[in-house]
Amino acid sequence: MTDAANTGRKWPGTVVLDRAELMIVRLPLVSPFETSFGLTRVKEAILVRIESSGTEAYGECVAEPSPYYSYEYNRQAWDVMGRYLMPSLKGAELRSPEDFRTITKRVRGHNMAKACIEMAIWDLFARMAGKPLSRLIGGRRSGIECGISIGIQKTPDDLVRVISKSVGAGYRRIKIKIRPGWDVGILGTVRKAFPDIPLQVDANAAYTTSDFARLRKLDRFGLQMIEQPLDYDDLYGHARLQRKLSTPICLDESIKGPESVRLMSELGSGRIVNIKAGRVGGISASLEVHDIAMKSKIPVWIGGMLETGIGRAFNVALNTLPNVRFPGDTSPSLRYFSRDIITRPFEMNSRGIMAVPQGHGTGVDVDAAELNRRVVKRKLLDMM
Ligand code: OSB
Ligand code: MG
Repeated sequence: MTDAANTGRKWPGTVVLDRAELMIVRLPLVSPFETSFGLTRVKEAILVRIESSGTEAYGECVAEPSPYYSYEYNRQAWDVMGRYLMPSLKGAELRSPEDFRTITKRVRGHNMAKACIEMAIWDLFARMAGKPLSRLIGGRRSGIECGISIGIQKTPDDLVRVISKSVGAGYRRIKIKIRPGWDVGILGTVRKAFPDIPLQVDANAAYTTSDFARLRKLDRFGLQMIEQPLDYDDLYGHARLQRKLSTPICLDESIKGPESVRLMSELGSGRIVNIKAGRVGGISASLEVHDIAMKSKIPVWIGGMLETGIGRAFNVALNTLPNVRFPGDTSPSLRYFSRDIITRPFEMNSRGIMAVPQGHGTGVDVDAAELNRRVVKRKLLDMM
């Protein structure tokens, strides 16, 4: 069995950052994305660009413009990165990407802001080592299975149409967003139209412990899992609910790091984990979550936050890990943006497989002209 968090990686020498820059990009989504917590029409993301001895690397922050999915949001993440995280790296001699966590330990929380920089550092080290990131973290696959996360639609007919298109395109599983009132009824409609497709739902914490009777009705739809029905911190509530459901519960928002998986496993709060590097604080933390879940016999899959090609590339790398047992929310670039900000957008073949880039680091190259067209704010950081 591999231990992704500790594969005895050796890094060449130490790395000092020469230059760094923060940016905010805005990319219109090809179709609006609605969840139980809000509607997104434009993807707004903070990017960090770092440079060392002529090698350049990027990270992407998954925070949103408003604190509706997470307490972290863009203006605040920008502030934390520019004022606290990046200055702590000034002159630091990094021996490995793991050093980032030691150096920034003093900053409490702010996993999304931390992850953005940590991922850029992983990319930088992997590029300097001349190896694909997926291999360095212990990934084995050269292709990954794509799922699609479908937002709440205007009508059940619209939803059936979107699912039909997605199944036709080759996606290997369909996930639909639910909330009270857009759940039992629409699942009946969906299952009537598609009796056998691999199907799961995501509530984004829209239910409470008084909704158990309603949630039990979801058991009849043969779902692969129900993602995050209850509140973020309610591991106990999820454990009570899981005892009443035959459908596995998958935790997303509740998983803040390895300790959440331990608690979940101990309490029986669910049977599957969604890993988002941004939510747990980066690649190193994702590898720990992956390994602890594997030891606890909890399968994982890789979530998404509508990332541009830069952030998506890290999700693709994580998808290659051995305990990833389900297709994730890593869909091709065109599902989100008519034009991505990388030179070779992520594509999926007709069987729902996406090729893992084999170049150095994340293996993606930024399309500088397209990036510039999308940048709405920029700040050069003083690293010397
Ligand atoms: O809960 O998985 C989620 C998007 C934004 C915030 C939370 C979630 C999502 C998605 C989209 O489901 C997944 C994707 O396609 O990137
Ligand atoms: Mg989710």
